[in-house]
Amino acid sequence: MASPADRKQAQREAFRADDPAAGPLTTDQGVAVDHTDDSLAAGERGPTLMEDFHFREKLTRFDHERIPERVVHARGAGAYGYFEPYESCAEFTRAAFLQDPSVRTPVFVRFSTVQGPKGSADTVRDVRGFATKFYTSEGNYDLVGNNFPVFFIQDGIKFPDFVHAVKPEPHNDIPTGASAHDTLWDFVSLQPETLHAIMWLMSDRAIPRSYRMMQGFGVHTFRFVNAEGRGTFVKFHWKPRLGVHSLVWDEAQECQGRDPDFNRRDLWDAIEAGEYPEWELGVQLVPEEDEFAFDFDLLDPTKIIPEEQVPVRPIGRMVLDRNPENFFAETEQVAFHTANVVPGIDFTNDPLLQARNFSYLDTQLIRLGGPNFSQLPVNRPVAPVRNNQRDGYHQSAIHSGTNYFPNSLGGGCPAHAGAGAGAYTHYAERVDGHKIRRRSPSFQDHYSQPAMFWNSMADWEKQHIVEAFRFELGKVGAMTVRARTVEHLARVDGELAAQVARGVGVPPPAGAETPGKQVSPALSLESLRGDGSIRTRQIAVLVTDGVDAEQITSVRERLAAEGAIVEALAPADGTITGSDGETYAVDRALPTVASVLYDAVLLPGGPVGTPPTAADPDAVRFVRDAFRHGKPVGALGSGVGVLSALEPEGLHLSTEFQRVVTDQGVVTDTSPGPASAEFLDAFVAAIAAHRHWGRPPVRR
Ligand code: HDE
Repeated sequence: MASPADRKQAQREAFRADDPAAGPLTTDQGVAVDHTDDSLAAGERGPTLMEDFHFREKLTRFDHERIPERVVHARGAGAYGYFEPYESCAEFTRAAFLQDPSVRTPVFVRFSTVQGPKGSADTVRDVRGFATKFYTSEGNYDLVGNNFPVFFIQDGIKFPDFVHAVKPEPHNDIPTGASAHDTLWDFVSLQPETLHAIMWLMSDRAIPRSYRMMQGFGVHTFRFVNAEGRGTFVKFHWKPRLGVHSLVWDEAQECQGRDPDFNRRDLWDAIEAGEYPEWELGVQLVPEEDEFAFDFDLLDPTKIIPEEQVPVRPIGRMVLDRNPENFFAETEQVAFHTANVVPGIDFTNDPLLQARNFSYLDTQLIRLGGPNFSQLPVNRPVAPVRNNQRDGYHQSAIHSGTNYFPNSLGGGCPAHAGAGAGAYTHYAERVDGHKIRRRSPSFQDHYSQPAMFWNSMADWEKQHIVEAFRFELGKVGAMTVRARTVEHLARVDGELAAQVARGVGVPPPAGAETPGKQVSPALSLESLRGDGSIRTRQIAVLVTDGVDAEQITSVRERLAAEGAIVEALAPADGTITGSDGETYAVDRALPTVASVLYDAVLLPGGPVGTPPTAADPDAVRFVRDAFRHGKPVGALGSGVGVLSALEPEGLHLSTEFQRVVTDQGVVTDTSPGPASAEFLDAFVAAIAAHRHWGRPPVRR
């Protein structure tokens, strides 16, 4: 009998296709096929015959291989894993999967970008989806979140407008995987409720280093309901164990070409290597009686509850430990739905959430071709399913017996769940109102929280936000749209607006009233560095013949012991000969990779006085890019000489020799021989910091 944690995996086994090696090739009807390379034809050079049923079946099946991609979040990557609570949450919710720390609930998570099609690049500036399906003992619960805690609009009726505006423009289908175009910014400039999410979009949160290193948020205020029927408002947060880390924009753009699969490859490789990504689930809890205790509306999805006001309480952890076996069957066919809830979790009247509760089921019906998509292996609950729903496209079960309720002929089955049998009961919220089409006045403040976000940023984060606005608006053709957007920014922060205005050629807006100076330090990436480890960081060591072998070995051993992944990059694949005359394997040829695919670079020394990589333009470019993107750079022995290439970039090398010098994440030691413990400690600390922002900003 499978343990509860394996119940989903055990269920999947039953759906595994027969091993094709176990018998001959057949048609879909099971008829053996002796030849699949030539069509049946009337003579060697004659026309293909209609009666070639194998040919027609093979081509037809191929022609029908595609299903429509998701209208948003088309590109994604997924993985299986488990969730376990730290302690019982019974005080707030009766949800069975949040009661017992010894019970692991299987999960499937799909991460995604939003704007681009299925084949677009990973490292675009965009929101990332973070959707989790919990296969609980009480049925499936889907927490369909994003890596931003706020959304662009307040009411779901505007979703088609927003998505039309951000998607490629209708006449030429441009741009792919990008928001820097007229229609999005036209919409933004006319719809200031977008501003808070737009601030996040212009920040480094929109270019995560890894899916494993980003937060997730449920966005809406949901409701926990306990066994007594008492409700508590709840906001969900996923916090990554490895900390939150981002790319820089210049790097993200180059990465789109160097490795369009950068984020999905990273997730896949980490899981294959046993480096299972992990998040802590946290909740912000607000008692029902405090519904109106905030200066914003809890039902407004463009607002956060600052963590300083209501702390995030950790309630459990999620680990992803298994890659899917078939992308289409699992990651593509997984169907999330915000209305997939279990007893103890309920909705609020957030008008965005209400709309989602309609849209997700509707979208699966068209995308997956009918109502039976919950029978697909990835969507199938591990809880038993019994009802009178029948037939429809792709029904794969053979039901017997009665199909209506009430019945006596079927023994009255399936019967209603009796009291105490764990049935879902909706929270008995009192609702009373006139039918109106009007936004609540409590939803009208569109500037205070964008200002709080801006005020909470470190200087380098502000700098990146300004550059992002300049990039995006700089690609907008309509100057009126640029100017109108900047006018809104002036109501967020005067300095922000002035700096953006200068970059995009519109008049600096006259002083506008800005909201106070509220700050939430938890919003800055500075406060989200994680556990300080360097696990799974990718470190490039640039090597060539004559390289100081002792140095490489000492660095490799230490970094590997810390859980980092070290790769030796040489001008060509194969092996190199070290200074000790031994041969060493090369992991990759430099021309096939680039600095943007690594987190840090190390330059070991070579024969005395000959910087081994100095002559190789690929190596020089590699180090220069790493430096410009704020990455840690280590250099040992004569390898330090290569760093002179960075002087035009603003690096001023210390003239002190024979000792370890650390400056802005550049760690050098000109001593020959193996790397000293002091050097290694400093290099590891520089890698743990991820990026070093005191360096001159990236200029093309
Ligand atoms: Fe979605 N969204 N959304 N969304 N969304 C979809 O469902 C929709 C919203 C999110 O990996 C679609 O299966 C409406 C907020 C994720 O499969 C669709 C509204 C948040 C995913 C849909 C929103 C999200 C989707 C497209 C406004 C964060 C990918 C295909 C009322 C809290 C799930 C599909 C996956 C996908 C509709 C707003 C997150 C069309 C109408 C807010 C992570 O149903």
